[in-house]
Amino acid sequence: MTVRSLWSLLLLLFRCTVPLWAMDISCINQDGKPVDWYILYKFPKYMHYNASGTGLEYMFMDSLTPVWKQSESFINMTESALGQTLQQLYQTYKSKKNSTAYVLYNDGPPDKMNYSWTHGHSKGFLLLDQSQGFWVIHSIPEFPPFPEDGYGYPHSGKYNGQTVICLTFQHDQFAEIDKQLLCYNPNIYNCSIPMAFQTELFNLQRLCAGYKMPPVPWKQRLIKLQSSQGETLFSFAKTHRDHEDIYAAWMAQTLQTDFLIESWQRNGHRHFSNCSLPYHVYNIKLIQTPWNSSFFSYYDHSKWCVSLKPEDQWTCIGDLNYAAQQAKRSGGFVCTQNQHIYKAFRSLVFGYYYC
Ligand SMILES: *[C@@H]1O[C@H](CO)[C@@H](O)[C@H](O)[C@H]1NC(C)=O
Ligand SMILES: *[C@@H]1O[C@H](CO)[C@@H](O)[C@H](O)[C@H]1NC(C)=O
Ligand SMILES: *[C@@H]1O[C@H](CO)[C@@H](O)[C@H](O)[C@H]1NC(C)=O
Ligand SMILES: *[C@@H]1O[C@H](CO)[C@@H](O)[C@H](O)[C@H]1NC(C)=O
Ligand SMILES: *[C@@H]1O[C@H](CO)[C@@H](O)[C@H](O)[C@H]1NC(C)=O
Ligand SMILES: *[C@@H]1O[C@H](CO)[C@@H](O)[C@H](O)[C@H]1NC(C)=O
Ligand SMILES: *[C@H]1O[C@@H](CO)[C@H](O)[C@@H](O)[C@@H]1NC(C)=O
Repeated sequence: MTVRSLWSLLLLLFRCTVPLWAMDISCINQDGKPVDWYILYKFPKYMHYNASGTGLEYMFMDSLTPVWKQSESFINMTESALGQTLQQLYQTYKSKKNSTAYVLYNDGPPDKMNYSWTHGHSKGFLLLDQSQGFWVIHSIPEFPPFPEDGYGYPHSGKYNGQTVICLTFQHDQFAEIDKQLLCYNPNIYNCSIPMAFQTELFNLQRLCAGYKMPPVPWKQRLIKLQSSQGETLFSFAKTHRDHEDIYAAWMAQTLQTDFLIESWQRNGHRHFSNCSLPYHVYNIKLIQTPWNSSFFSYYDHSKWCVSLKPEDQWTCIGDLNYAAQQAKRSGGFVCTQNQHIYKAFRSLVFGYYYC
């Protein structure tokens, strides 16, 4: 047997036994399967008809099963979709691989670090290598933990409802995500961006290193992204120089649709439903789950909106609340016209406030 054929044999053997960690980086669902996307909606601790929740239950949908299913695992478990997805990041951290990049950002970072008022009102993380990666956008304070601490779920994230969206992208999309995040000006609390990523993660690499950045050349930036399996997404990113409300002034008018909005409105200055512009926005009042339990938006820290009319089909999930003091904050949303996602979110709306 020649060296060459021995080598081919070895390669073949290796291919047949590719371990889990050697798979492409992607969102991982509840069953440990790689998926194009998933959405997780954690319930508030107190709900009608189900007074005694733990604040850790959630419903889940993904690109393989695009309808709400109640999860069997709690959100604080490593078996949860979030736990399994983050496992890839923790492995990268341990192996100190220089072929993988990651960024964790949150205006309310973990470990009692101070809340940031100067950075974007945005929470998320991303992980990628030279072929593929994921971007997670969520509403959970003090999450996720630092990689050295492993997976966990913060006490502060239990009480209220929270949303999480995970999107798998091929490598080429991250150069655009990098520019969107530059607009967000995220509070990065942990990151590793090896030299190999200096072109595509040009801005994030500088933010990660703590450089003072020159002014962002855009006030707002809207781009089209494509997930690894071809799902089209619109990414809205605004900087702090844009002082308009992102829902009413920008997203509704740009997508030409009336929106029903679910967002955290507790910290004063809440906006009312607004019908002064051509496309209207309405505050949701009550959410009802497919299992007939319900909760008031008052207990929901999620940030999403959905088209009022079925023919428009838009769903957006993101960072900012529909509240006056948030108009000056940077951050963004991703929007899709996926019919399953639309149906799942629209069916949750049980009552809203008219203008
Ligand atoms: C509501 O309570 C029932 C019965 O205790 C339980 O099976 C179900 O999982 C709960 N649903 C939610 C959304 O917490
Ligand atoms: C998750 O939270 C539940 C309820 O507080 C607790 O009993 C359980 O030990 C936690 N699990 C983990 C892995 O932290
Ligand atoms: C990345 O790691 C490999 C193997 O550990 C090493 O040979 C290579 O020089 C490193 N590349 C960079 C850019 O640091
Ligand atoms: C947080 O803020 C307080 C008061 O502004 C300050 O004393 C403290 O040093 C800050 N902590 C950190 C970790 O930055
Ligand atoms: C409705 O929203 C627009 C855009 O943010 C704003 O200019 C206008 O003042 C709002 N109208 C009311 C009645 O709040
Ligand atoms: C929810 O309520 C509706 C109307 O009362 C009923 O038809 C349906 O079976 C209930 N669903 C569940 C899961 O209990
Ligand atoms: C998280 O980032 C890694 C890689 O940059 C560092 O090695 C860690 O020290 C850092 N952790 C904390 C707690 O800052």
